[in-house]
Amino acid sequence: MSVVLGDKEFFPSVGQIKYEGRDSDNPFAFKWYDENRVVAGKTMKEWLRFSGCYWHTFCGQGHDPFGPGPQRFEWNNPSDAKSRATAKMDAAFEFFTKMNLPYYCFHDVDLIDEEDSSVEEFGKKLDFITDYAKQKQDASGVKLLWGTSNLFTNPRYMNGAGTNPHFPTLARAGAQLKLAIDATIKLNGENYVFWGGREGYVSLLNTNMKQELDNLAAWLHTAKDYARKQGFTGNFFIEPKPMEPTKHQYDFDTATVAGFLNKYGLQDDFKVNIEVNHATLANHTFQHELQVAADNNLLGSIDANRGDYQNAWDTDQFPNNVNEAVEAMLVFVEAGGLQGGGVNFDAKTRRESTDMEDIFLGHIGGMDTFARGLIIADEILTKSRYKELRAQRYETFQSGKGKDFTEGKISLEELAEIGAAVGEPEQMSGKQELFENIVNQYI
Ligand code: XLS
Ligand code: NI
Ligand code: NI
Repeated sequence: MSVVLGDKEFFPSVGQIKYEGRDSDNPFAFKWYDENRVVAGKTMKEWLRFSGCYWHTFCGQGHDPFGPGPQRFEWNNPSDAKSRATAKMDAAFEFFTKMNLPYYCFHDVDLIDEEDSSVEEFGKKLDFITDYAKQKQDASGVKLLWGTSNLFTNPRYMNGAGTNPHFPTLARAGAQLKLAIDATIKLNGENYVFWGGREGYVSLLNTNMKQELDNLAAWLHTAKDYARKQGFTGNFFIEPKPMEPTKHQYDFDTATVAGFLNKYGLQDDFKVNIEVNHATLANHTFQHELQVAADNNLLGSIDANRGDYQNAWDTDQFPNNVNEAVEAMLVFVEAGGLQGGGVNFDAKTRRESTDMEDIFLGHIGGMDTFARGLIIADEILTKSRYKELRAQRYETFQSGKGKDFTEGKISLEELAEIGAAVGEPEQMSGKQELFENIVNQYI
């Protein structure tokens, strides 16, 4: 990939980031992510399909509930919306190509300021900026991993979009949804994401949950039918999150989403986009969410970040915990990777990280963490006794009556007879410490 600049270079102090290996002291080099290195039959680039996100990296300036963001972005200087949007896109593609990121993602409103546009005006703005994005994609080879619609920031969506109790508001959201799907298809987006923004409730006293969930299903069916009619063959992803902004989000976690998709006949078109920090907010591990998704044939994509052990909100920090990355990549590799998606950095530098180069450092660290996790997970799976030890715990289900049981061929009467004959079964250690030590050994 070669660096693609616009009229101006926004990050002149940083060149293209290359792999230099773990002995390099260059902070602007990958220590582990070597895109052409083959691990378990595929290159790292093919396994991980890294993606940069527009919202945290080029829009959010570090604001928090106590004050505006201190991060200063030169691409915000132009006074008209179109020039700001093209400057931001120049900066974004400079960044993607300097980072060697094969993909990017956006919300419709990240691309160009919505201001108080009508549906028609916003459609025209999106036409303008997606024409420009097309040129940038062609010039760089960077592709659109997924597009989505921001149906949660504008105050009109305070009660939700697809689950809004007021049909005219739901329809207004539908108009924006259609524009975002059109923009994604125009840019050959490989997937389309639904993160449930304000699809949830704050108080059940004023909420008809069944009506809202029936509407959510109808909303998703409508979107899918429209996109398919336009020739879109990619996946739709639901991104689970248990809370924030609403007290209770309907797409709580992967298991909840799996039940919902099956109930409403959406399971063939929709998969999940699992975000690390959303998993931890649901009191799960990232690894747990990946496993539930993999076992239900739903493992579509990943929003990479991390939470904070002491805070209970979506801090969206860059991933840096190797032990957790290894545990997650064990599931990822055994599942054969992602179905259609990639590893998107839904992560932001800290409010106090105000140098322009800091966003490079965040992504380098995150990419290296995943790369390192991938290498180590593959070694554990191929060199250690990990799989064998895990299989041993279930050995008694591999043949005889145990196998018959799994296959549903044993009645409770027969089970009781076997159980009575067994007497007091022998004690089987779970050996968790041994498994943990194996992980450590390979790190
Ligand atoms: C918010 C979500 C959001 C989605 C895209 O918590 O992670 O950023 O990824 O709408
Ligand atoms: Ni996300
Ligand atoms: Ni999030």
